[in-house]
Amino acid sequence: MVLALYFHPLASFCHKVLIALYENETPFIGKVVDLADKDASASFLELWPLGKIPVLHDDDRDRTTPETTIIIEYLDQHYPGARPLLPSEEGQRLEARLWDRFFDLYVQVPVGKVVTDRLRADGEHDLRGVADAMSTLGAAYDMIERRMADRTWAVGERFGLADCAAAPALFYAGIVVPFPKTHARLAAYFDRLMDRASVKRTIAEARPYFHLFPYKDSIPTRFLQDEPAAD
Ligand SMILES: N[C@@H](CCC(=O)N[C@@H](CS)C(=O)NCC(=O)O)C(=O)O
Repeated sequence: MVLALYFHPLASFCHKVLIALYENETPFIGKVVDLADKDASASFLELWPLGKIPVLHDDDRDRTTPETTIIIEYLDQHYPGARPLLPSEEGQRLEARLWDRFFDLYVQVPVGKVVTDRLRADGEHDLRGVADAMSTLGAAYDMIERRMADRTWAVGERFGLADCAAAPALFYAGIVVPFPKTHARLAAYFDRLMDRASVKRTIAEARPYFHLFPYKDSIPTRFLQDEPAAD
């Protein structure tokens, strides 16, 4: 089996798939794509002309899979590990997909809008778009706060697909719009997510690239270095 993941260590959607891979210790070769470098990313664009990362290529099946949710379902089907990331029961599977979409579309996408707007040149800012994104993010925080009233993970009893989506989305969202003082259950869920070995590893690998993140000065100090090893 040779799985290749085209990704960037700082990119939040890539974190979602890295977490899934690390949860099951699935072997893969990482191919870093620098979308800012037109020449270097030309061969990647042949693979997936939309230019969105991550993308998974499976040599054994000669199959290229874009889109994080589909990649995780593909891994679950073809390279299952000790920790299935999708529930087997159909109703729960739908719920897993729903909350996966929720974290992608209503947390990750709006926070991406706010962050990328900061990188725009003067005169190119989209004030209305950013205000709408902030409003979506606020509504999403309130929904997560209600959702996490009586549960450990987003869906079912086990860490799964929706939690893979939630971890990076909330990591970046929490830097831009902190939630611990306003949303206690969301904050507790976030702490559980950040405690997963798969998530810690993903953040540690992103750390050398934090200086590229426009909100770098707001990253909580606990994420700036590895935890001291236990005695
Ligand atoms: N819906 C896609 C979103 C992927 C996505 O937007 N990736 C970002 C990186 S976090 C990207 O490629 N951005 C580059 C761009 O939009 O040009 C997925 O789930 O894979």
